[in-house]
Amino acid sequence: MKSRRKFIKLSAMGSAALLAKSVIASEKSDKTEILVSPKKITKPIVVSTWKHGMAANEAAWKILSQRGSALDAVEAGVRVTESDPDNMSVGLGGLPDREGFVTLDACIMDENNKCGSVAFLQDIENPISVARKVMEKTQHVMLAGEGAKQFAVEQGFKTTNLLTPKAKKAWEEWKKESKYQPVINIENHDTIGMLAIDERGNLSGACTTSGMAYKLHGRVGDSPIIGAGLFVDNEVGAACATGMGEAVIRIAGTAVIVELMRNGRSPEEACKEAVYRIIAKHKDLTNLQVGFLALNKNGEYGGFSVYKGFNYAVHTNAENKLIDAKYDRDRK
Ligand code: SD4
Repeated sequence: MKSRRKFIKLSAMGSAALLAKSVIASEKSDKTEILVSPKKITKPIVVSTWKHGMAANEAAWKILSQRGSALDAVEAGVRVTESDPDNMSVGLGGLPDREGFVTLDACIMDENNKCGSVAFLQDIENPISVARKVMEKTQHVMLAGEGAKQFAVEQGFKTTNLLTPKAKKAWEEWKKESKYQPVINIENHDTIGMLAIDERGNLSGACTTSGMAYKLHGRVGDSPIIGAGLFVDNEVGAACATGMGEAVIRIAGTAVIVELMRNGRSPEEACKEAVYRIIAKHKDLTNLQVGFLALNKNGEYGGFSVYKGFNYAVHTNAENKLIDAKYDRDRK
């Protein structure tokens, strides 16, 4: 019997405006398969935060260009940044907390809303791959601390000292003054968030960081929190965040952005609205940098930040390029 086809029912008119042109759903048993017209969508595509996203995108592109999955692509992409000892806020070489411990947060999410996450993980170079194992091998979404490390070791991950001599030196310098207030600016918060659409039109995302430099021991930011540092909805789009995680968590940043896109906002408009929500909810915006990056189901992308300085890398069939995000002009 032929499967019954119908236009997907969207919760709001705006969503219909965004998607009706290109998205048709076919009901097969209880599953909804999204079919996207190849003419209307830019794919494959991968976008990621900051300049280090350029190299990460290249690794992701190797997979996407060979018809690999968005999930494999985002994992492989951000692993490049995690393993780069010169990057001082993701994985190996990340700046430690104020006690000198490098503690990592990461999460990953696929086109079926499956997700996995690790928080406050130590001594493991590629937390994103541990997050993927949490997603695939457990009933859970998030593992933290010692338990996350124990799970990683059980899964065959090697332990390694992530505090490089360069990061240790920077921490020792910082200790001389030990300013309790962590300074948030583009030098010390370079989380990588990555979003991709593969050849089949499926979306996935990944986010990984060593978090705010010199944070309190035990602090966990937005990056491993689904709906804060990362959110993916294969019917609509995906978003990731960088910057002061506390502010992102307070507004459920990426979940909000995906809902705004569902209601018809472009990726840039959705990121902008989330940034203005952060601005409205925080009296003191000193050093409060947040950057959002979003990608919709059609392969359109956009970013926005509180202050000038946030940029993101975009790899399409045409090129891999770095784009300066728009920002709140009142704050430059
Ligand atoms: C955090 N959002 O731990 C992360 C830090 C970050 O770019 O994004 N740095 O709050």
